[in-house]
Amino acid sequence: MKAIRFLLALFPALLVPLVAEDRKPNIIVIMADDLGFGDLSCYGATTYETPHIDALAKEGMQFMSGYCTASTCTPTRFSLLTGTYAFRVKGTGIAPPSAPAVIAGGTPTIASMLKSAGYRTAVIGKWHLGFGGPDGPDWNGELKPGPLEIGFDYSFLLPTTNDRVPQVYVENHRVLNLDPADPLRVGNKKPDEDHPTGISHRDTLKMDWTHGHNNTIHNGISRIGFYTGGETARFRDEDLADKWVEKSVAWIEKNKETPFFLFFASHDNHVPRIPHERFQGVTPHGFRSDSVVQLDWCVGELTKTVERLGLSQNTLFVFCSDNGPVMDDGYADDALEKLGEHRAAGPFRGGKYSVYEGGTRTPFLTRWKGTITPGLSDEVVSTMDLYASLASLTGAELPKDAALDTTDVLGALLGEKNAKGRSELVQQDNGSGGTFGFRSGNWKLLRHDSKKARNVVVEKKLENVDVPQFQLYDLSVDPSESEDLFATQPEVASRLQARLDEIIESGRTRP
Ligand code: NG6
Ligand code: CA
Repeated sequence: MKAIRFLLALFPALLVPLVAEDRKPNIIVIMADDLGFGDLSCYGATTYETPHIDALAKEGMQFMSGYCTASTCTPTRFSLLTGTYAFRVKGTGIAPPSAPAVIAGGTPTIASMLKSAGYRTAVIGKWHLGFGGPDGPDWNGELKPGPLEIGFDYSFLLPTTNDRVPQVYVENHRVLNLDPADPLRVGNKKPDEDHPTGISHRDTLKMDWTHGHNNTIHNGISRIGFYTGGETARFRDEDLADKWVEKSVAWIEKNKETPFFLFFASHDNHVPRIPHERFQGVTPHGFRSDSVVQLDWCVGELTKTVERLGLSQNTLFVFCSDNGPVMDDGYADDALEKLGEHRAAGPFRGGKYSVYEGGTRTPFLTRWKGTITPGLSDEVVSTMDLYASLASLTGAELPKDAALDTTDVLGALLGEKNAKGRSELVQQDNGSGGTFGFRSGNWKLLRHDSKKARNVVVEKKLENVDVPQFQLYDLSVDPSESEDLFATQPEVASRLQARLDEIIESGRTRP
């Protein structure tokens, strides 16, 4: 350090490149919803194109063993933000419409870590991690604790998923455009006998439901949960993606001078899949893939904005998904009927809700022009590892007693030669307990204490099937988990069983 200062005193011109190099990169993490390994043209989809996401892949690192940590939304998002396996923490399963904050105020997160490193931080899009104290959100008052209490400077959100009530935006602590004279009343019971629902008014729906999702109707679609009021605050499903882009572009422009961290949490292609009219019908597979193309458009708008502001060389993009794909997730949108030859989970078995690879092995891309040399990687990386990896990138400290399972895989994320990813990774489903996937090297152990596996592809349909408590696969030769080696490889099996137990019982994997 002293020598550098001495040199600078002698040659002040040296200061310029040094400072420029010293500037921490902006970070944009784009998380897709329910996007499978095979849903992008850069990962093998052939019946439609995703050119903007493909460009990220072409100009950056494309991971073939990139994972989210759970096969549903809330636990993956919990782990991404906190750096801790969700199965360790109660209450991290799929959050209902009026869930309290899943991450308590003051908990160290990737956002608070980056904030401490000098970043401006924002989350825009789907939240699904609850608001408020134990009684849940006060929809007409202050929605806190929420993202602002765990390190985000700004938030503009869909509170849960769009199949759950209410259809309103939450900006920072408030429902946007809420008229106090018309308060929002949200609950899990019919507010009165005459309240129209997906059951009583089924013939009026613009998209029918197939299971659940038959409570309050908004925009011709019935949802999970009931609400009345808040008319001026309600959005149209068709406009969500445009809104995320509009708010993100504005926020990036406002914060372009400081390093910024944007968590762009798309709702595509979660149900109800209602893409904007201009994307309806652009693929042969109905609204499911139309929504993927809409997501691709969003990614293009973000990369173009960064380019226009001259920030491409100084911005790290990470693209990932929160869980694998699903066809019929409660609405009759023809996803299965129009699937054709498209394979949303690529070569993998299972999908959303499952601990087979299709549930968690998902698209994963990093791009940082001028720093990352484009390439393909087989290293195992996970969304939970962004915490430690970005700490390592920005020089921030990791908290001692939090972020318990995140691993620094920065070298692998940046495509550095010989850099290693994870040696092992636990995968979970929604976290009701007793269901785990465990990848160790190229071995994969599955544990289903209930002896039931949810959502496994059987002749294209997702079904629940009976399975033995343990299965073992060799992913290096059998990526689709079709030949169970549990009985023939007893030593490997018991080694992995013991290690999985140890990981669960030890309470943490980060040293
Ligand atoms: C399930 C919903 C499903 C979806 C999922 C959450 C029913 C019958 N099913 O309970 O439609 O909302 O939760 O998806 O209600 S996730 O991607 O946010 O985890
Ligand atoms: Ca999801």
